[in-house]
Amino acid sequence: MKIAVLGGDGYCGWATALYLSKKGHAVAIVDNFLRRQWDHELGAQTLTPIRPLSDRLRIWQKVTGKTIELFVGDVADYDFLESTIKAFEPDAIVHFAEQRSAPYSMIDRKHAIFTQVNNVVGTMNVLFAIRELRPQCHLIKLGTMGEYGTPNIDIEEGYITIEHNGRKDVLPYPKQPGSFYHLSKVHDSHNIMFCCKIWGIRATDLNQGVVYGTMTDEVELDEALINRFDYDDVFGTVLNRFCVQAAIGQPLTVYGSGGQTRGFLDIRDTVRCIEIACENPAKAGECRVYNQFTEQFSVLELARMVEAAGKKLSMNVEIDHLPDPRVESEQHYYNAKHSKLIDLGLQPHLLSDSLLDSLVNIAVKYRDRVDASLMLPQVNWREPRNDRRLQKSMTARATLGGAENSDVQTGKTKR
Ligand code: NAD
Ligand code: USQ
Repeated sequence: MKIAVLGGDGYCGWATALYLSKKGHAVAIVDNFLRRQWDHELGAQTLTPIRPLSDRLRIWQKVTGKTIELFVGDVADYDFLESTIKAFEPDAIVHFAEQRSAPYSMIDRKHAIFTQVNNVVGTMNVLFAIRELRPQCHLIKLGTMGEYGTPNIDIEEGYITIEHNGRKDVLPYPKQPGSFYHLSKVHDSHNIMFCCKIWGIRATDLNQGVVYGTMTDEVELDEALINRFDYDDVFGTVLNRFCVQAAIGQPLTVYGSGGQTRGFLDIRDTVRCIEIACENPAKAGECRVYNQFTEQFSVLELARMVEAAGKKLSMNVEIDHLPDPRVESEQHYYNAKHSKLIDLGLQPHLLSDSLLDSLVNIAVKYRDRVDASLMLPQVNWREPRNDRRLQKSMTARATLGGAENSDVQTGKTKR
């Protein structure tokens, strides 16, 4: 198949592009490198030393003999997207190209609006491009488990049967997102569902849980192919952060009591789920929703697992409970269904002790690159724009002549 991976320079996108290319698909990456710019804006960098995309692609070709096409540009710019889709003619579009950090979207008004414009406009452009240029193309869109929030009933895969006043219907599952980022995903889901209905587009909305790990068979082929591993307070996800904190001997930053329960999956399962979705396309007019995670854990359970893994490696791991900077339930019921991808053939990599040891070991391997000042949370849901580090790093950039760039990063792009 011809598969366009939008956001293919990012964490999930890079692993997916290589995996699909290795499997023999013709792959194109579409990206505008915003993610690398956000690192500059925040004064953060990935734990692992990632190479420029052009180097990565050259080395991929050298190691495997396979070429991945590259289109550099903004998915939220329709002229660019239109010319890309015309040139590549994809059978499937895997859409990862969004601002994906909840804390980033909660920094202040500018970052909230940037997140929603980037994500919602980008997805609407993809929908219009499919309708106008490739009506049979299958859209595989990354949503998030966070669209559902944490209701006091079981979470279904996208839809729920409701009986009300003696009548019954199958309706979209209620959404209770917890950040402007998560809200952007809900808006996307509604737009996708609507376009499937009115234009007969085929779409799979993958409500993914929190992804952990960095190694896949493909990135392991050469150190220059290494994937990103974010651990900072804005883009770092919880298990990656705990592993890095253990590796540098800092207490694990559990927010609140740590009873927040989420779905999790290994990056190797992310890439396989995308392959499964590509191989089993939705029907014309169908908007499928799959919950893409393999296990659920509370934050405190994860911290205790990392503490135990650290002990085995003779590390002294402490757990701290910080005031929760987010507005979220710290204790709640959570039981989310996730059988549809397994029914289609997913064989999960579960979070075993050995896997956890290897995650901590990666953090140990690169610990000299860790900036310990990125551990404490600085974005607070209740008090937008109280982030001194962000202000400092942005001022520093402006002083260095990066003022226009810092506007580009936060949404004042030419749209
Ligand atoms: P990432 O930030 O590492 O990668 C996103 C990529 O998209 C980056 O390379 C960025 O430059 C690119 N991008 C963003 N906006 C763009 C635009 N307008 N035009 C072109 N390129 C653009 O994020 P990720 O962790 O790989 O996540 C990918 C997708 O999966 C996101 O949609 C995210 O919401 C979803 N997701 C991620 C996780 C996770 O734990 N990482 C969990 C659930 C869902
Ligand atoms: N948390 C801590 N300590 C930390 C970091 C996080 O206790 O140091 C807690 C958070 O308060 C939250 C949970 O861990 O309750 C998960 O936070 P996270 O930052 O790992 O994940 P989240 O903000 O939910 O976002 C990530 C990705 C996002 C994706 C989402 C899937 O960044 O793109 O959509 O996971 S889900 O959580 O299912 O919505």
